[in-house]
Amino acid sequence: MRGRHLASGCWLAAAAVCCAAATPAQAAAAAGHAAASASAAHPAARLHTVTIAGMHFLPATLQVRRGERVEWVNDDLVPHTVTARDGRFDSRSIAAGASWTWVADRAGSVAYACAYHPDMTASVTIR
Ligand SMILES: [Cu+2]
Repeated sequence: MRGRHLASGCWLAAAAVCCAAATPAQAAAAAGHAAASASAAHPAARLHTVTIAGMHFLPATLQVRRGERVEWVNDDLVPHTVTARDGRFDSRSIAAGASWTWVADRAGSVAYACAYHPDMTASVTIR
């Protein structure tokens, strides 16, 4: 986990930019990259991990299937939340070093942000 963060630093920075710019093409490209990386590393993965680091959700866009779990791991030094804009989920405060898991229940795309840092935005698409 730690090694992956270090190795993919450049891509993570690009994803963070993408989450702010958020054109459909960029979002699709980032999601595709994330899906390809995940499937290569874990062919049968049912648990997706979003790392919270450097005041960003990484990856900023994620595609999962219904029934799969998404775990947000707070690798930052301050608390964050994972709060859906439509109220569909809300982690409440995730302490530094802690994590929170949510099961993707029904299809759709959910934009979310950190309640403490509104500039921290990302989305998860459930198929
Ligand atoms: Cu935050």
